[in-house]
Amino acid sequence: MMTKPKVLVTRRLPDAVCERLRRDYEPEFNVDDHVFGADELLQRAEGMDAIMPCHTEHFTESVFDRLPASVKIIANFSVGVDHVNLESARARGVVVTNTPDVLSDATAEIALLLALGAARRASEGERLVRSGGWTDWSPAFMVGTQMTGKRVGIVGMGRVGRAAASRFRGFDMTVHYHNRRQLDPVEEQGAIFHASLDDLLSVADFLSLHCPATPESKGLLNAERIARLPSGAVVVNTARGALVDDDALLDALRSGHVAAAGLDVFNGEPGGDPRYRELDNVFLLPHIGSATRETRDAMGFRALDNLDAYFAGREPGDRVA
Ligand code: 8YV
Repeated sequence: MMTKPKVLVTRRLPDAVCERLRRDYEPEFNVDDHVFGADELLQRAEGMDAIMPCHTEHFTESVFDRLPASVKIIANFSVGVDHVNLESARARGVVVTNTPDVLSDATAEIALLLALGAARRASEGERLVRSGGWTDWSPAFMVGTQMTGKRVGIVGMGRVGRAAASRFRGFDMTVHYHNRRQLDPVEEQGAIFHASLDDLLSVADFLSLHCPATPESKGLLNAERIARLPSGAVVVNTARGALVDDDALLDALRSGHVAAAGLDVFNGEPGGDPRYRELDNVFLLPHIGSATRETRDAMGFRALDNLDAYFAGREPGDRVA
């Protein structure tokens, strides 16, 4: 019998995914689901043919320098690959894959939740009721920003951006977008293309970030760009914290130039910048964009499809390096 490839699975994955792993591979699981630091990751990677990590494991240049030669593929359980130094992977001939498509709907749902939650002051209201502090009502009470009929600016009209756009349309919003390339009319579905990000910002009553974190996009939403947003705009981030300059967003939230922000991703996860916790006009979630049963299973299966292809001598469908 042929030996099965050894796979290091860095975090706890859904049962159905683990079953398939046990059937087709020799998996090594992280029983108590803690985050592997670089040293533990490298030590556990010894003798492994593949690693199936989440965005919580960082494959920096120095990790690649010490990565055991047995590891031939990193099949991520994530669409984002900013935790993996792709140049180092290419230089060492390590194949890297991700899990696109399968999490777009779940993440788009969270973008809408954040937009509504931030605009309609959901966190603040929930805290008030829960704390017993809801003792009065008036027409001037908890007044928020209406989504219906507004303009939403999507930064990054990829799979998640398009899934979010179709849901924002359900609120009769006009969709504007900035993307590296203009989409074809079918993909656009009437969305209005802005070749320049600055132009998009000036019309975005709601701004929703959907582009990957790269060295170029780091701090994309800085003070200068935030100043271009219409006064009272709502900012939503389900992509990566690195896209936002926190000092700038916090200033704008304090001044009210940005009326509210809905954030699922942060610089410095887990935890995020503690200064957000002091503000009422934010709706904060702990990086749960893709956290549905359906999507977690689908992400695992997609990562396994990539491993299956690689070990069958085929090109993995979602190869990014
Ligand atoms: C995941 C994500 O929960 O896929 C991504 O890039 O940020 C989330 O969907 C996480 O990355 C799992 O590794």
